[in-house]
Amino acid sequence: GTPASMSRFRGALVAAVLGDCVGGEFEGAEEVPMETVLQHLSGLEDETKGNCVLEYSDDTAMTRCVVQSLLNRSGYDEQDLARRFAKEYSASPGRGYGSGVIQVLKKLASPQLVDVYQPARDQFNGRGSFGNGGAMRAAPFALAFPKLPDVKQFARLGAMLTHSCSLGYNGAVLQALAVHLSLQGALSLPQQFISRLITEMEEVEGEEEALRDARILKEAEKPFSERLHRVRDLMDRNKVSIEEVISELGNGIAALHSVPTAIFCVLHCLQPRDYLPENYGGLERTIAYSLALGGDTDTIACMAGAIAGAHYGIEAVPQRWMRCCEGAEDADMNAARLHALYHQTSQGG
Ligand code: F2R
Ligand code: MG
Ligand code: MG
Repeated sequence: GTPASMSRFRGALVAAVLGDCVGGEFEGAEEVPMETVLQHLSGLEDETKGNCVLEYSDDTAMTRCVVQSLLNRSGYDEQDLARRFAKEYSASPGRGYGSGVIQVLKKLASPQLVDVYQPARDQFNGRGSFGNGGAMRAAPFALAFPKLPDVKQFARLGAMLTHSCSLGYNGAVLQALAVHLSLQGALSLPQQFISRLITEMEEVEGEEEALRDARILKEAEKPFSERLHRVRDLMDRNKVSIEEVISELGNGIAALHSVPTAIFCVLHCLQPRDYLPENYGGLERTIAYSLALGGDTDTIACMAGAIAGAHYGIEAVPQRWMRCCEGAEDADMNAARLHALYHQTSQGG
């Protein structure tokens, strides 16, 4: 498809919902045999099952808030977004939120709150959260802003409402950058795609707070850049086992252990794989492979889904899968509205 086409916008937002909904089944599982994943996915194809409904979790609930806020305010408005997060949590607290972020969402509901970023700064004894909750909802920033510096700035600020540790908000910056590049068609040249991400993240992680947080947490000097180098090494290899992917990149709830992993899933599934059905296209392969890693499956599949959906477009999304996933139709409609906002902004409107 052409860069930034409507199909890519729809693919990105819908496939993120699919990843969350189908991935929820295995979240937290240590081992998920591919056979079990394929059985779960073939259940979505079963016409006799009638109205199968896979509910979305916090990943989609918060993404919907970001989308609604960007659309209603025609851009980033921290007060509006904070209010939406708080309202959504209070209306539907059972969506499987992280145990720490719940405290932030309760504080954001207070009408006395002056600085909406303060509750996030208070988390984990003032260190802030490094969870992947900022990254899992970052895709809409890439779908609203055509310019790369805006994508970086607003993905970061949008994440900082709940995640003040740089290892949390820089995961959101990386995820938004990956969707932004994929939307431009950059995945047609996978080596250049990963090199570009490394260059961008080297700059992002050169900031003082990032260097300090990495030192405190005893991570590599530039942790996301270092993981992206590992992604590049793994994608250059002919064969790589699931165990190696987990040990090199992780499959956990920290942004550092899940955003580079999601990017790897997309890159690895650009080609057919002998352990995945021949009739699967690239988007189905990406989601199936993300689930087979186990761990934080809903979130890794949601993030990989957004990047892959921006590459393959809506035509690659299986209709039957979409029919089973709560919120997929809504995401499709909102994607069209974001497409209009993006092109309005790119014309200086
Ligand atoms: N929370 C889950 N899944 C597990 C429970 C599901 C639910 N109870 C159920 O059974 O249905 N999934 C969702 O959470 C992840 C996103 O989490 P988020 O928004 O980043 O939350 P939080 O609380 O900020 O961070 C998550 C955990 O990471 C650890 N952590 C973070 N920062 C830390 C720090 N500075 N020091 C120490 N630990 C830190 C804590 O354990 C946090 O609770 C997604 O997977 C989403 O799907
Ligand atoms: Mg979730
Ligand atoms: Mg999760």
